[in-house]
Amino acid sequence: MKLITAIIHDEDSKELLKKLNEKEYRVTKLASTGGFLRSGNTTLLIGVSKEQVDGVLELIRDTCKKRKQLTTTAPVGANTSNFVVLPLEVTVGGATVFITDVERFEKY
Ligand code: 2BA
Repeated sequence: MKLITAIIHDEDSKELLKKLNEKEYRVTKLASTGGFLRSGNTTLLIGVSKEQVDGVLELIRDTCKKRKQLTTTAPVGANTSNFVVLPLEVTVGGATVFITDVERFEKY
């Protein structure tokens, strides 16, 4: 068994959950926060058989889009009364996906 951990944009989560449910994949949605932008994103935990991994990845690829997001750099300057904050554009996603082996799976 494999555990797919997918970090995706909040705006893609509704559609991806719909598609996953339609195909009868089991999924858990977690509210998460990106460590760099410190803004909300969505983490999905999807437990599947080895044979199902590619099908799930296809749905993720088809659904999760890359987006440009603006953030700011850390203040640049000698002291806090005289600093400059510069805009910084980063590309987020489509999806960051980890696929791990599950040593044991139990359900009661
Ligand atoms: P964030 O950490 O908020 O990062 C958002 C985007 O900012 C990243 O998009 C990347 O383009 C940029 N970024 C992140 N750290 C940076 C840094 N130290 N310097 C410059 N730019 C940086 P993605 O790479 O698509 O990542 C989207 C979200 O996926 C991340 O949100 C984070 O929540 C998660 N993520 C990405 N890689 C990860 C990893 N190796 N381990 C754990 N979580 C990861």
